[in-house]
Amino acid sequence: MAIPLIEFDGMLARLHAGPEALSTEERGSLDRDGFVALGGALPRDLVSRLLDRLLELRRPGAVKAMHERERGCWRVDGTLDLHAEFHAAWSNPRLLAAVRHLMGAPFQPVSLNYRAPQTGFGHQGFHHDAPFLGRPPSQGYVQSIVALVDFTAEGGATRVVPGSHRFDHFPNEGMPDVEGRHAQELALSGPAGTIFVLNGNTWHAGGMNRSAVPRHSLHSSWMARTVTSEVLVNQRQPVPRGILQEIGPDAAGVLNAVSVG
Ligand SMILES: O=C(O)CCC(=O)C(=O)O
Repeated sequence: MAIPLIEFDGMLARLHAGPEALSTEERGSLDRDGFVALGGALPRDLVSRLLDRLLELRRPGAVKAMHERERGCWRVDGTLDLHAEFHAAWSNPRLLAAVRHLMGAPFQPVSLNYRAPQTGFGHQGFHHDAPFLGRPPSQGYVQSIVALVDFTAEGGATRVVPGSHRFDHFPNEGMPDVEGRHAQELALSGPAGTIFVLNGNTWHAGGMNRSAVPRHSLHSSWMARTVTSEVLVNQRQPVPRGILQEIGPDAAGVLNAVSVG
């Protein structure tokens, strides 16, 4: 649904997600590096409740199936219909302000997925997330990762290449082997509750989890309202009417989901 920017910004302002929700340094980091770490975005008690709800999905007969499409990684595609508490992971004011800063236009979440690499797994090759939007740097896609445990290099924190959001080529065109190390890569580390926000063009990769515990995380991805990519549109999920009422009209307005139930 088309929405004028001024109306969209009004919803963000009522959600306390105006530009002032970020510091000058945080906005600078998004522009310069192509990512930012928003420390303390989610309180610890919420993080542990979300983790409990996700771990319940490992029980037989759980409402939603966990899968291991990626070897050694527990994954759930789509958590927005599970409980209103999950919505706090995408409607966080500082996260919304960061997505607004990158998009410069009205947007909506694509999905909120769970990814938890187990010990000895999680390594990915470098990629950027929106090849289907055309040659980089393309517009209209943002990725964010909510740390549900402390993110450390040893624990498999996401690796990023600072400044790569400005590159005019894909990782496989710029690296001899995307599975290898990049000379400039660094690990996105931060305590549980940190939200990392990445420009959709930023080269990144999951790190190998060498710690003894799973690296639990939620990924929220974002698309500009003008983007028509079927790859993204098909990932959007309906949300139960009761949850939309619980999160309130402004969050529901940003979510822009079809209601069910
Ligand atoms: O979880 C991570 O560290 C990154 C995951 C990722 O980029 C992906 O699955 O495409």
